[in-house]
Parts: sequence; structure tokens; C-alpha cells
Amino acid sequence: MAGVYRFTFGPWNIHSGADPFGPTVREEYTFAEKLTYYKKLGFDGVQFHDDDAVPNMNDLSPQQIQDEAKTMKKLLDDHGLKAEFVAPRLWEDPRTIDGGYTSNDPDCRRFAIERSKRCIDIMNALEIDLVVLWLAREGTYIREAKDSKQAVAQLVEAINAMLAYDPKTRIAIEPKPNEPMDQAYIPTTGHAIGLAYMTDDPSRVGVNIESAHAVLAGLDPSDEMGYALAHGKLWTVHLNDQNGLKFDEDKTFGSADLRRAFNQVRILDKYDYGKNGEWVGLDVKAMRTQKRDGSTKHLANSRTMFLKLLDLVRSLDDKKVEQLIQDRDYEELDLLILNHLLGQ
Ligand code: XUL
Ligand code: MN
Repeated sequence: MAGVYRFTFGPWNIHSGADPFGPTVREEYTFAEKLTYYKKLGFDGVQFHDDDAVPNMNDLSPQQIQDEAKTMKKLLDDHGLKAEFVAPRLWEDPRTIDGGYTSNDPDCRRFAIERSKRCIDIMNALEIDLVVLWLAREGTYIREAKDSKQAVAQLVEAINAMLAYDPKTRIAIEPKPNEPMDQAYIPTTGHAIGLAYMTDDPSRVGVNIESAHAVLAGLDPSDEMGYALAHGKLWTVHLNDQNGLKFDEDKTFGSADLRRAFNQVRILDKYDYGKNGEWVGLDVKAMRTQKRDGSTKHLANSRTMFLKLLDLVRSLDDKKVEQLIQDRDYEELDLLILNHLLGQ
């Protein structure tokens, strides 16, 4: 049982409410304003996209990028915050329209790898060793557009280039089955871990499991976590919730399915998540209907839900659970869990 959990989120989790069908509805907080919320909301760590840390990085030299990232490190120090990871944002640039590492255009693939190296530079300036790879556009809208076998080789080549660039970088792949693509090449934890074993240094390639992404793949997030834990590859998580198969909702943790959330906390706690320095990351969005001054509640609420569920996990009568498993009385076990979630 890990003692104390440390929580992180990314600056994109405080946002102005734009969606694909409508513009922003709340005035955007500046990055500096967002930083002041972390401690207030109970968070000690910051997750970054590379250009969250160094805006307009494509216009800067590698040296300028490192200098700006060092300034960001000082800013974090001033707020008593730590960085957790940096993720290359490979899905907004015109050169990544057809994918980054799996683009059909070799120049675009080269751009994606170069950008990933700059991301590692930023990671180093922030004095951490973890890159998260959400492979946003590595997939297709139509099957015939790319070669799925070749795509795997291209992904391995890109990851190998990152591993070779810096011998201490660890890479956590964040699988997601769809959105923005119709079909992603690395849709599940199993795919990500399979890819890890194909690289030059599997010990430095793991996963970031997002609850909603697992649900979108029709899978149970806690079982995905168990699979990654069995491989020693659960290096971070993006806890949130998802109401069935629709767009990626990034709902408050536990808000769609309390029992599913309970089981995620349960497996994390059972296997001492955090003992190697892993953070509890929350990748949640405020509802578009939320007014500006209440638009950080989803973060505090998600953290609160984690901690309340942790109390429930730790107060579950494990002996009773074990006895019911021995008796193969899963109906009674089902009721025990439901009653426990109801506080009875
Ligand atoms: C996208 C998603 C991203 C990654 C970071 O669905 O979850 O925010 O977590 O790039
Ligand atoms: Mn995520």
C-alpha cells in the first residue's frame, strides 16, 4: 500500500470551453495564472506539452528552446511545483496533417522526429526523464491510405531515435483507439507494450493509461492498468471518466461510473503505485457550461474522488472478499461491493 499520492495535471486541463462546434465561452487564464491554481487545488506536479513549456518553439533555435525551458524550470521552483513529463505536440503542425512518425511524406516524418528531440531537450531542462507519447495522428481515416505493418516499423524507428538521442529518457506511450483518427495504430495498452518490446531498449518504454481511452476501446481501465503493472510499465496515468462510446469526454474521475473508478484506485493502491515516484495524473475537462470562476472545480473534484475512493478501497473487508472468492459466491461479492460503495 503506497502511503501518500502526489497529483498532477496539465495546463490544458484549465481551458476556455471551446469545442468542435463552438468557440470559447470563458476568458482564457494565462499560464502564470494557471500555475497559481496548482497548490490551491491540491496538486504538486505539472504535465507539459513541449509547447506549453516553450511556446512558439518551432520559431526558436535548439539553444533558445533550452534557455526558455530553464526559465520555466525556475518558474516551477518559485511555485514549489515539479514537472512530471513533457509530450511532443505532434498533431497541430501543418507537417503532421497525415501523421507524425507515420506520415507518408519522409520530410514530415523527419520533422516529427526532430521535434521529439527538442521535446527531450525541454524535458532535460525541466530536470525530469519522462516523455509521454500520445500518438494522436498515427493512424488513418481510411484503411488504404497507409500500410499498417510499415507504420509499426516507423513508430519503432521514431522511438529508437528518441532513445538513442538521450540515454536516460523514458517514454510512456498513451494509447487511444480513435479521435482524431478513425483508427489509431496503437489503440490499447497491449499494442503499446508490444511496441515497447520491439524497440532498442524496452526497459525505457512504458505506458500512460488514460481511463477514458480504455473505455473508448471497450476495455476496463483497471484491467488495462493490471496488464501494464504485470509488465512493470505503468509509469503514469490519466485518470478521468467517459460515458460510453462517444467523443473523448475527459469527465471528472468517477463521475460516469463510480465502481469502475473504485477499481482503478484499488489496483493502483494494491500494487503500490507511486513507490517509484509515479504521479497520479488527471486529464479532465471542465464542462462548457461552467462559469469562469468555477472552471477549476473538475480538477479538485477529481482529486477528491480519488481520495474518497482510496478510503473505500482501504476500508473494504478484504477477508470477506477473500472468503466470497473461496466460496465462488460472486453474487454476494457483487452486493458487498455495491453496499460498500453506498457506505453500508
Ligand atoms: C488526448 C490526450 C492528451 C494527452 C497528452 O486525448 O489525452 O491530452 O494526454 O498529449
Ligand atoms: Mn490524456
